[in-house]
Amino acid sequence: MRPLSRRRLLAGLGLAAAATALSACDRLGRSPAFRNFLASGEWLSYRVHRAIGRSAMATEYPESQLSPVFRTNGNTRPRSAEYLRHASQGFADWRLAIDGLVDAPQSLSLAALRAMPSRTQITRHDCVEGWSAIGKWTGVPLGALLERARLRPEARFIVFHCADDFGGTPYYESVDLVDAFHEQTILAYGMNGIDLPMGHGAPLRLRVERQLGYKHAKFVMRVEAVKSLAETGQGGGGYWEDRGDYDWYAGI
Ligand SMILES: Nc1nc2c(c(=O)[nH]1)N[C@H]1C(S)=C(S)[C@@H](COP(=O)(O)O)O[C@H]1N2
Ligand SMILES: [Mo]
Repeated sequence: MRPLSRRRLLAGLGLAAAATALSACDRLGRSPAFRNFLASGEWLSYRVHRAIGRSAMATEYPESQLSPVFRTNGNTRPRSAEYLRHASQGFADWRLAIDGLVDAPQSLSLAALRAMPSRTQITRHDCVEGWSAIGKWTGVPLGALLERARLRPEARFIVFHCADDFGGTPYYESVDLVDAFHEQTILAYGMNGIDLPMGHGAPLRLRVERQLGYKHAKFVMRVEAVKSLAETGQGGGGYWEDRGDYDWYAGI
């Protein structure tokens, strides 16, 4: 079954659970702006996931299950001169910015990221276009980075700004704090035991394992903490959300 149809089925089956969950208190859910922002079906699957365990772990696989070929998708080589200069220098002078609603903005080299506690996970990537692949990812838990930057209490979403663009518009994505602090949400600098290849998002890409492929921002340059998604792009929370009919919450 394709991920989206499986998710819609889950949303259907989850009606009873959702009804119970809807009575539960939740600050995000009480915000009319946020409710309007989500289409009703998407809202339902979001609530069902919260009710039946959004913090549950995505399946992790043994090495023997690694896909022999993990295809690339979307942009595979950002064309910005600055990015290409960094790439040609092995990203030695490249820095990840963490800013927005944080008390201690960060500017971190790849070496600094590699020096932080890391997590390695073998997971399945599901693209909305209908293909999947199992890969091994190594990186820094996003939660640890947000703690280091001292996320402010008013922050609600984390936005990822990327080095690549489509027709001049840089790719961007966002997650809420449940996913940002999920144990398997990492900014990965390694894939299948080697440095993250350019096609897969070098030097750093998001892995947000409970969601579909387009949420996994590649070529991440900047992590921004925001109160609302209204100021980002067209307000939909991501490049494809703003252009197509892709859901902001792409839980699987
Ligand atoms: N910056 C950026 N991130 C991106 C994309 C992109 O085009 N640009 N494509 C998305 C889509 S649709 C998928 S399926 C995955 C593909 O990741 P891969 O190239 O490692 O297979 O990256 C996602 N993240
Ligand atoms: Mo995708």
